[in-house]
Amino acid sequence: MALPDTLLVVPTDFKSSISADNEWSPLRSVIVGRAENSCFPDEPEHMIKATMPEDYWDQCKPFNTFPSSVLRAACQELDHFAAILEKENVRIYRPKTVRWDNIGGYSGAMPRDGLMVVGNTIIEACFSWRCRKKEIQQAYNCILDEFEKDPSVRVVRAPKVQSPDPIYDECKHLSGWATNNSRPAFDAADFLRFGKTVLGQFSNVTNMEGVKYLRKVVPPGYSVEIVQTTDPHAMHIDATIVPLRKGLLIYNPERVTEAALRRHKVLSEWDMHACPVKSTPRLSPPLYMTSSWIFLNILSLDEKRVVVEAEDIEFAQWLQTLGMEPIFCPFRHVNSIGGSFHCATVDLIRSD
Ligand code: DAV
Repeated sequence: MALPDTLLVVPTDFKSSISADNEWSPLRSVIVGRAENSCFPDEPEHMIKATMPEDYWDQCKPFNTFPSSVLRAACQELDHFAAILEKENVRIYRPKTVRWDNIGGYSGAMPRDGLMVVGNTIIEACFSWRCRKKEIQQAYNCILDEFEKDPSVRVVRAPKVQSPDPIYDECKHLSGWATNNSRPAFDAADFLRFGKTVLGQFSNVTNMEGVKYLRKVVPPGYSVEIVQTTDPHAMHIDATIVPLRKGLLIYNPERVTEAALRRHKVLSEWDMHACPVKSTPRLSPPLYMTSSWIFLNILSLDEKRVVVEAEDIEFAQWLQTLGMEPIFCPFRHVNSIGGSFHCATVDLIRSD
């Protein structure tokens, strides 16, 4: 029996449990990842060489966990980070603990790569990495299942990939990236939200079909534009472009130019600063999976406060000169396994 129309009207004070379309409005609700049992990625050699630091290529093999001391400390850092956010009245969701070391897989610590919130819609990435195919299902379904019960939320699950997955077929790598264009592939961390415009990049894990797919599934009124970045090892844009508040961003001068950013109408009036702080190699704990630009991967609590790694003092001081207030949090062991504050979270509600 059809419901009378009056029962279908959403009250004006109704707050959806998902609503975010930028990177800086006050954070109200967030997912924070988990590092337990995380393993080095197991991907074909050409993908590892395209995206991972050379010193650790030989560690990238099946079921090879990161050192237990690193994982123990990373778990503590994530718990502490979640506690900092909770104290700021942010609602926290955590995923399930998964035995990646038994079932195969990478980690539950980096949900930004696998989930993207645009407006009231939560979009599951079409991972190109084979070791990440089941990551969202295994660790994050407990959260997504709850959101699916909320009629104000749209959950877009990743399309099923045919077997065998054609994404790595050598003969099709015409683009120069480590994946071909045979099916949609994208990591959510190759995109950033600037209101109704989502800016992203092509990378070793994000292809043209992936961008076309994303354009179809974002809510009506949103568009997806591609920024011209210059890093041949590109995988994720969140240590390349960092919006701090509406109208102010910083960028990584080794990967993108101000001219390329200005081509996008949404940024034409923005104040932009090349990051003057240099990345310095870090050996202890090692950066097994990222470049040393990982310090740029911060999380905004609002248009003033940003969470910064506890030892990145020079960077934090520069952010202060731009009017920001850094909140320090130790995160070097999470950095070690592949990401920082932006990578380890998915903002669910940002609202004034
Ligand atoms: O090496 O710049 C940072 C972001 C990882 N999700 C890098 C990657």
